[in-house]
Formats: sequence, structure tokens, C-alpha cells
Amino acid sequence: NAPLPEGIRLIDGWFDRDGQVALIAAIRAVVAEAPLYRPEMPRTGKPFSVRMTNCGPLGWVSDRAGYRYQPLHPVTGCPWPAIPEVLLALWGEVADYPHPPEACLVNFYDETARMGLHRDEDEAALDAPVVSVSLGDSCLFRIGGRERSDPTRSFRLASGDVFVLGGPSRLAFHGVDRIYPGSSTLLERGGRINLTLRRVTSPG
Ligand code: MD3
Ligand code: FE
Repeated sequence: NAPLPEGIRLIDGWFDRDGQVALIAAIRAVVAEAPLYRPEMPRTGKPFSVRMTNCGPLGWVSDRAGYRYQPLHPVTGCPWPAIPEVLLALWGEVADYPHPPEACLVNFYDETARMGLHRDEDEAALDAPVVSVSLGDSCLFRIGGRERSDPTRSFRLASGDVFVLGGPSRLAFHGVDRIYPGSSTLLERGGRINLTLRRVTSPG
């Protein structure tokens, strides 16, 4: 197994089963207030296969007008709910960044959902890492370099894994090629949830 690209930390099994169950309860409360919805691609309006919502003062959205962070849910018009304490604590433990996260994007994958290769570059605070938590079914995750044409590496992310993406890897291309249906019993109806904690604005 080759070493991970610089700036990436994969901490497998950070959350044990009880921790994962507690996180799911917290996410259910978020989704009750801010329902999952299906974003659309800029310009074309093609629907994502992944459904999304957010918690925190800002949330990431995509529609025909483009990608952006905004304080209100695009369907309900309400502010996003607060980021659960357990996730703020996780950021404090692993992010090595002196300010709290402002957005937690919640991605829900059913067994056919995928996420194409892309870069996360809608945040002004590119010095802050992205902290990701995987829950439910495993996925095949792929990460490359700063150019779309750079070689990529794939690995499997499982429920409870935490991923910290910073440094030179913060602007690496990455995506989710497939979900492994039935690989976890955490979610009764199956599927995968990914949470990404992000700092959006650069503290003045
Ligand atoms: C590597 N989500 O929401 S999380 C996304 O599993 C996103 O739902 C994927 O890519 C998911 O934007 C991957 C891991 C991740 C998150 C941010 C990154 C990997 C990253 C930023 C830079 C490089
Ligand atoms: Fe991403």
C-alpha cells in the first residue's frame, strides 16, 4: 500500500458503533428540520444523484446559477440547523485549525448514487482542512492530484471512518465511484451518509 498523498489523514474506525448510532440520531434531527433535497448542476440543471442538506451558519448549494454557500435552505427558506456538538468536538480534535467550522454538508447516497471527480474550491479559507465522516454503506473513493489529468488512487471508506484533507491535498480532484450496497447495517434502509465539515470564510 503506497503512502497516502501529502496532507491526507485517514483515521479508520474513529467512531465506534455507539458513536455512529449517536451521530445518525443527530443527523436525523438535522434532516427533520432541513430536509434532504436534490441539487442541480450549474447551467444544465441536471439533477445530482446524491441528495444533500447542511447544518451550520452556511450551507453549500448548487443550482442553475452555480455553486455557492448561503445561510438559508433553498427549499424551506429557513436557516440551516446548528452543527451537532459531537461534530464540533471532532473538528476540535482533528482539524488543527484555530476557528470553528461554518458548514457541515450532509450527502446521502442511495445504492446507485455517485459523485464525479471534482475539486472543492468554493471556500475562501483554503488553509483550513475539510474533515469528512463516512456512515452506513462503504464506498469506493477516488483521489488524484491538482490537475484533472493527474493519476488517481482508490480506496474503500467504511462506516465510522474519518478523513482529514488539508495541505497540498486540499485542492486535489476526488469523487465517489460506487456504493457497496448491504455493506453496513447502520442505516435500516441502507445507503451511505457522508458529512463534511468546512471552514468557508477566512477569519479577518
Ligand atoms: C479531498 N464528498 O462533498 S468526502 C464533497 O464521500 C465530497 O461524499 C465525498 O467530495 C463524499 O465535496 C468525499 C472526502 C473529501 C472531502 C473533501 C475533499 C475528500 C476531499 C477536499 C479535497 C480533497
Ligand atoms: Fe468534494
